Amino acid sequence: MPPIYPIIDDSMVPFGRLCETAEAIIGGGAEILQFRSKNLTPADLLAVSMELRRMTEDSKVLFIVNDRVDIALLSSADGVHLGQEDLPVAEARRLLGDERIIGLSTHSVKEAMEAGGLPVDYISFGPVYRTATKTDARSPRGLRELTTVRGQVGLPVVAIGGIRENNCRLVLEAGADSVAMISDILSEAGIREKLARLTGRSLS
Ligand code: TZP
Ligand code: MG
Repeated sequence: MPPIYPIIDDSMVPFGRLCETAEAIIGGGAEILQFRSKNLTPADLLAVSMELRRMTEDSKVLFIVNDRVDIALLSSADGVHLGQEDLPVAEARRLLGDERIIGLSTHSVKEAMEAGGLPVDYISFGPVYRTATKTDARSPRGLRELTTVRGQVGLPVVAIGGIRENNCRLVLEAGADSVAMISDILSEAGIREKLARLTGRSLS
């Protein structure tokens, strides 16, 4: 799992700027990109996902669609990221086959350990810190619980929630294989430069 996992959330990026945002993230050296939309119509969601697939494919970046197995399949994404209330992962696996990536959100040691018995390729765990991005996010789990999850689960662990450029090293040191970030990447100009700093890529 790449150590930096950027997520484009359509609640933070105007519709007309989704692709240029992806271009900046890819240009900064991201190796994986998730598209998370809670607002678009299915038609727009598919159209944007297909365009993001085209952009990521050209750059050999993994493309993951949040929530929607149908959109992941139709856009030829590399995989899908599911929440606890989305399609059960066993059913998603039946639709997606063995080659595609399935990630599952977990919010407790119990959920993380249960995921260890499911056909998923990685789990996310969080929120690690307080976040305003997910309005229904649970209370922060903290680094100690992240370290416990790391010790209990064999799957790659993507930490999420309140992770920023200035605390991501701590989170990785606590045991995360990867850190997912939304607001810290999307909320300011200079997305390409931020990604380059995070990924260690030098810009030409
Ligand atoms: N799941 C748990 S916290 C979260 C999600 C989708 C939001 C993370 O956003 P940010 O802006 O990186 O805190
Ligand atoms: Mg979800």
